Amino acid sequence: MISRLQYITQETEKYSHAELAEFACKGGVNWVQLRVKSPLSSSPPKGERAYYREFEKAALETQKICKKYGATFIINDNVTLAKEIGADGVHLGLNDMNPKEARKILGENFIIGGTAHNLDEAKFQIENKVDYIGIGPYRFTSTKNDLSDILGIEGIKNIVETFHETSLQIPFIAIGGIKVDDIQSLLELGIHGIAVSSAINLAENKSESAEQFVQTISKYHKQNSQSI
Ligand code: TZP
Ligand code: MG
Repeated sequence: MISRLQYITQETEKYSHAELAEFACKGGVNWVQLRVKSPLSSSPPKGERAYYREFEKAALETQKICKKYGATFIINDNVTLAKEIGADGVHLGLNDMNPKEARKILGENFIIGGTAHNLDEAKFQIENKVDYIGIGPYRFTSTKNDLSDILGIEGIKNIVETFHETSLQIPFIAIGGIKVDDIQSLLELGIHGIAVSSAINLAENKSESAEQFVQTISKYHKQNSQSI
């Protein structure tokens, strides 16, 4: 089952990936994506092997937290590491391994998610049999470098509506600068859910922020199922 709220870690000066994952899980998050990107500016440059070891350490710590809270544990980019430690899945961008190749390595039991910034990329991901598509960026965010063109509500609507008219169905997860106040208008587009990083990582009270996301999404679905 693909969660409607996907929390994405980002190491900060104060907290590790695992510590942030724990704040999120305490707030009710049940899906964590470990995203290890550029090292903190205070860290010395690292070789490939040292980077892999650092990624592995963060992955094992974060996986432990996910097991403690029963949350799904997804690793960004790194298919080898996901297989090695037995994560629940991977999230692959367009410059990462092809999802079909990842499927051959990981097998049918792993979740494979892909990124799309436009219609063609969404079709590519569906053809390559991903389990869900992260679609964005919805809004500007400093969490990701080299951000693609901002889609806004209209851009996401356009992609989602095009797919609603075809037989190609897939859970879409909106991403990029999403705040609690955006939930209603995004879910109204008929997307499956949202992915959030900084709105939780940088909040004064991280678990409380996570809880607000969880509750707002659940309230939206309760209201919607009642009105059908
Ligand atoms: N891909 C597009 S935007 C983004 C990623 C990984 C980061 C989303 O993080 P935030 O902090 O919720 O904007
Ligand atoms: Mg990637």
